[in-house]
Amino acid sequence: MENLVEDCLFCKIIRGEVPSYTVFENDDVKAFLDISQVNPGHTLMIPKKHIVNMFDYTDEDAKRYLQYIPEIANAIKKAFPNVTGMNITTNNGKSANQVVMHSHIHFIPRFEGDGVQL
Ligand code: DGP
Repeated sequence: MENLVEDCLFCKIIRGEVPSYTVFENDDVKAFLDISQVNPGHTLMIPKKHIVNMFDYTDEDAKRYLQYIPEIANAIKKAFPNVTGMNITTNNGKSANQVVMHSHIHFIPRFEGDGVQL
């Protein structure tokens, strides 16, 4: 854990000060269920370093933190056998609907005919 920020919600989740349902965790990242489930299994992955969004990623950050995307996507898919697709997205900046200013990637499982409009 590097550079965590006192009043950042997701830094608090990393420190265990705000409860979350963990899906995946290692020294680099934590993945947990989104409080507003767009679909069952909707997960957020965050780096264990306070980075506001991808505009601030160094090349090293990108290699270090983004390498886990396929593993997490497949873990969610395995947990929900009916998953037929997945939206993997990130909102960068207020105008792109970023609300929590600690970088996070959304994993939104998709099910045949779920009717979700993103
Ligand atoms: P974004 O708009 O990309 O910044 O999405 C922020 C997401 O964070 C949103 O989908 C809801 C989620 N979220 C906000 N507060 C909490 C929380 O306290 N716990 C969890 N698990 N998720 C949260």
